[in-house]
Amino acid sequence: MINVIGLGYIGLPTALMFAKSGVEVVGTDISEELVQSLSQEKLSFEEEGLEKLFEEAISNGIKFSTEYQYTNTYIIAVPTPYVKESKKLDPKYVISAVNSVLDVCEKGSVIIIESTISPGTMDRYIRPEIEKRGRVIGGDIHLVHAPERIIPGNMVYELEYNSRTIGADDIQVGEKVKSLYKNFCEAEVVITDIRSAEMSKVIENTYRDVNIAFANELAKICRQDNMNVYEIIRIANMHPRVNILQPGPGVGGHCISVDPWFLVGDYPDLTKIILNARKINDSMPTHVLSRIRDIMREHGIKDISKVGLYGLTYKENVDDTRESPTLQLLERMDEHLAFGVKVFDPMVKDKIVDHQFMDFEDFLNEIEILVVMVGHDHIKSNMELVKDKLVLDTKNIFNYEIVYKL
Ligand code: SAJ
Repeated sequence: MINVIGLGYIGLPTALMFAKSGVEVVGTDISEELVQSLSQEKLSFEEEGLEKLFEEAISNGIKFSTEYQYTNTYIIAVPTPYVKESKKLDPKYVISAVNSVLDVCEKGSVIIIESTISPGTMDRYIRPEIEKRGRVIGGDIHLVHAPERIIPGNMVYELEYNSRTIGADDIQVGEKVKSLYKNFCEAEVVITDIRSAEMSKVIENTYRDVNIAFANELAKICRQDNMNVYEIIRIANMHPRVNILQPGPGVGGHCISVDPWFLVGDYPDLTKIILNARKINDSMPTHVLSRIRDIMREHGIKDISKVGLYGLTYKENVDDTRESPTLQLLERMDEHLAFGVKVFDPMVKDKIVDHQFMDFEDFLNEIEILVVMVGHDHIKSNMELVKDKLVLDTKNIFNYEIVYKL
C-alpha cells in the first residue's frame, strides 16, 4: 500500500492515478473537511478528465484519511510556499509531513518527495530532520525526490505520458520507485541523484520563464515600431531549431514565476539572464497598464471605471489565481490611484477583488474598454458579445486587425 500525503493539485491526481492502475492507495490530508468531501465522492477542484479518474479510483477502493498510514512507501505532495520577501522556499510543510511519516512508518520505508523544492533542500532541511531522530538514511529510511511535471489543464494526460525524473542516491531504491511509477507512466522514467533531480526541476521552469521573457521583450520592441509580434514569432518558429513562446500580460502561477528566484537567491552573481527575465515578465502588467492608457487617450476616455479586466486566474481554463498577472495589475493600478476598474472571470466563483462581477453581461454593460488578460474558452465562444467594445487583447485570441494588442 502507498500513502499519498497532501491531496491538492498534485497529490490528488497522483493518488487517483495510482489507484486506477491497481495500486492500493490511502490519501492523507490534514484538512478534515477535504478528507470528508473526498470520502463522500466530491472533488475539490476542476480539471480535465479528473472526474472520470476519480470514479475509477473509487471503484478500485482508494481511501482518504487524516491519519498517516503504517506502510513502507510514502509520496509527499504538500505545498512548498514561497516567501516573497526573502524569495526563498519555505519547507515547513514538507518537514512536518516527513516527521509525521517518521512517527508511523515501517523500517526500510521509502519517502518520495514530489513537491517542488529548491536545489539543496534535501541536504539542508530534510536529511538533518531524519538524522535528528536517530534514523539512518539509506538504512532504515530511503529518500527520493520525484518532482512532478504536470501542467494544470492537462494533468491527467500528462501524468500518464510525461517522462519523469527519479532522484535517488541508491540505484536500487531508484529502480524500485521507477517500477512503482511505471504502474501508470507510459513515458521514460530517468533515474538520477537527488541533487540533479532538484536542479533539473527548477531549471525546467526557469527555461520557460526565460523563453517567455524573450517573447515579452520582442512584444515591446514590436510595439515601439508597430510590428505584429505574433506574426514575427510564428515565422521565426518555422525555423526547425527555433521555438519562441508567446508574449502575454505577465507570468503567473505558483511555479514558473517562483522557481527562478531559488536560483537567483542561491547564485546571485551567476544569474544575470534569469534575473532579467524575471524582471521583464514582472514588468508586463505595467506594460498592459500603459497600453490601457494609450487606448483611453486615443478615445478620450478619462474614467478608469470604464475599463474591464477579463480574467483573474493565472492562465486559461483553470480556477487558480495565484500570482496572476491580473492581480499584479490591480495592485499597480491601486498605486496609480486608478481605483474602480471592473473585473470578471467565469472560472472564479468567489468574489476576491473589488468591483468583481459575477455575470458577464452585467460586466459588459458597465465598460467601454475590455482588456482580455486570460484566454479562457469562455471568451473565445463569446466574441460576438464584445463586438461594440474597444478590446485590448493581451493573449492574441482575436483577429489582429480588429483589436488592440500588447
Ligand atoms: N505563459 C506565457 N506565454 C506562454 C506560455 C505561458 O505568458 O507562451 C504564461 C501563462 O499565461 C501563465 C504562466 O506563463 O501565466 C505559466 O503558465 P504555464 O502554462 O507555462 O505553466 P504552469 O505554471 O501552469 O506549469 C508549469 C509547467 N512547467 C513547464 O512547462 C516547464 C508544468 O509542467 C509544471 O509541472 C508546473 O509549472 C510546476 O508545478 O512546476
